[in-house]
Amino acid sequence: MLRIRKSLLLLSFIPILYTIIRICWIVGIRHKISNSYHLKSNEINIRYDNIQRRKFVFEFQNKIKLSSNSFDSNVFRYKLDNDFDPNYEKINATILMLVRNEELEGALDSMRQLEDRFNRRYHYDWVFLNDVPFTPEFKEATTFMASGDAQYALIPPEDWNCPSSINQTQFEINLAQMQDDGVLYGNSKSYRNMCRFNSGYFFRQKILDQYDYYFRVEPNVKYFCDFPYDPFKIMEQRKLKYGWVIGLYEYENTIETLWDTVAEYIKFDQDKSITNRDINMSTNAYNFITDKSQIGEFGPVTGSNSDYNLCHFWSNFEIGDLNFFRSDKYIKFFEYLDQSGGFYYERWGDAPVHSIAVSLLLNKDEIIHFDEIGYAHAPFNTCPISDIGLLSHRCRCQDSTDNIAIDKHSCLMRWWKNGSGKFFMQEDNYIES
Ligand SMILES: Nc1nc2c(ncn2[C@@H]2O[C@H](COP(=O)(O)OP(=O)(O)OP(=O)(O)O)[C@@H](O)[C@H]2O)c(=O)[nH]1
Ligand SMILES: [Mg+2]
Repeated sequence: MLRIRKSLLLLSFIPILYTIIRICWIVGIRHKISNSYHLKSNEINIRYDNIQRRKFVFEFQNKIKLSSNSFDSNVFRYKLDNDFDPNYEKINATILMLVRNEELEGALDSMRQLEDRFNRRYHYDWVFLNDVPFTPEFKEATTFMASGDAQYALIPPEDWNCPSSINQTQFEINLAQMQDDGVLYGNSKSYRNMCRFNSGYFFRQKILDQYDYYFRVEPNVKYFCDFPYDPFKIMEQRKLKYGWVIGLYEYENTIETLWDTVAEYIKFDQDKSITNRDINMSTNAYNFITDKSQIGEFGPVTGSNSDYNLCHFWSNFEIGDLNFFRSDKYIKFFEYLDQSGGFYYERWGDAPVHSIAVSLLLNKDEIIHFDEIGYAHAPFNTCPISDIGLLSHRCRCQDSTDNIAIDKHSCLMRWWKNGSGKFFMQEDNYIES
């Protein structure tokens, strides 16, 4: 009897249990629903906010300040005119590619994109350089791809090959050692020729004498966005001497004594009387290449054994003033580095050499970070950060989350801090509308 009572009691709990489970289930679903509403409304909020911002930018241009490191407050207002204008006053400039015959396909890929995204509106010339003669196939295909003139030049062997001052026995020992150490291109002689040529000889090629500016292009790179302006024009109007898009840390094992040599040069220069110095420490970007402090979340990703923080502008994209590179002060700097043999005994890249040179020899305001140009050279990409930038420049970025610009590998934040700065749109008025 007692057992039956117990069972009845237990049975009477079943509806209560059922009700409890049901309540939990409903609350759970509600929670899920409300969570998803929350997410959705958040998303809508963000979108609405962006739409509002856009509205403001386009309709009430002078009432809002967008955070940007843009140098040109009109950039997002441009209505791109995609047609070639024969009356446009072009700058005396050329697009420049050092390239091998066997890289034709990659060269055409880069050309096609740069033409579509930029040059078809301007028809700037293309200059191709090579250490061996270009094949007729290479010339034919690239000539047809270029909207401007295409010109081809053979680099004289003395501007390309390893100089006689390099001790070949020592060179071979170092090549083998660097290969054993797993240094990227550690065993390559031609890579060293290329880096030294790009550091000290490209601007001396006769074919470039006729131009004031160059825009360096490599095979297999990508341009993700329409160029919102003619970068050559920006360079000339603002008297800029060097422009870049990606800045990152160099592998120290390729430049072990580079900074020691640079430091000697700085001392040599600063020992002269003020009027004879080439390096002006109060206006240059020395701090950009030496500051190792934490910036926001990030410190330098790689430790360095010298005062150099290893930051360099990635020279596979660069727009430069040829007259700066042709100047005595750049050539003296290059020759000083070159006589030490580091391009061969080590594997100094043209990127750190250009970067250190412009950071020392130029006024920091003569260097520009082009932040509206989407670009990729494996393994890094960069794209405009703002939604409006991506939309208005019709960007097709590889992966919007994979953007080195404000990643830990990037030196851009260091540039904002120590270079020509990060500022707000509308604080500048460089181009008249
Ligand atoms: N003519 C010629 N061009 C070269 C030679 N080596 C490299 N180049 C070009 O010099 C530029 C830089 O060479 P890359 O091999 O791209 O060097 P990198 O960008 O450091 O390395 P990657 O990661 O391989 O792209 C490219 O435009 C190459 O086409 C060479 O031996 N002869
Ligand atoms: Mg490359």
